[in-house]
Amino acid sequence: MDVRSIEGKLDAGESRVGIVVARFNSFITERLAEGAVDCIVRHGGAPERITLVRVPGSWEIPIVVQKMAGSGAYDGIIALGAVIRGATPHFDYVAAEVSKGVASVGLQTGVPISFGVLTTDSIEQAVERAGTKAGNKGWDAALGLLEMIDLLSQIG
Ligand code: INI
Repeated sequence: MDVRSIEGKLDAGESRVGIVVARFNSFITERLAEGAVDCIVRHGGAPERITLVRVPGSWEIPIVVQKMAGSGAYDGIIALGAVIRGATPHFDYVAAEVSKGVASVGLQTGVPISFGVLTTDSIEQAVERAGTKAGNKGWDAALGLLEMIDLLSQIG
């Protein structure tokens, strides 16, 4: 049976992508940002169409994503950070708020936003996801974003 199937293409084309990256744990997050930029450029994106905004920590990501999404200047936005569990409950507050905040901006604005904020129990787990043995979650977040930008544009 033939059905009408829609899937996003992995082609950055003319897409204008915003990247919001937390400086907290920057030795991890800068690797995520490098991975995200590399993914977009390898999929045909132009570096001059990528805007990278740095914020103090993951807590500050949602308000900046919200402003960028509302500006109409971006086809999609990638949120990047590293929340690493420590001895205090700070981890739970920051991890919960950044994930809820970013999800809610995507639903409110209809602008695709991908979530590349690591939430790990240890620095080792974060390192593994920032360009070592578990890949680069910034790269993965960018790939998911490219697919969603194209998919949402097809749905209209
Ligand atoms: N910010 C992070 O991005 N990752 C963390 O692991 C983290 N911890 O654990 O404290 C963190 N805290 C800072 C927070 O994001 C804000 O920048 C800060 O609270 C000021 O508002």
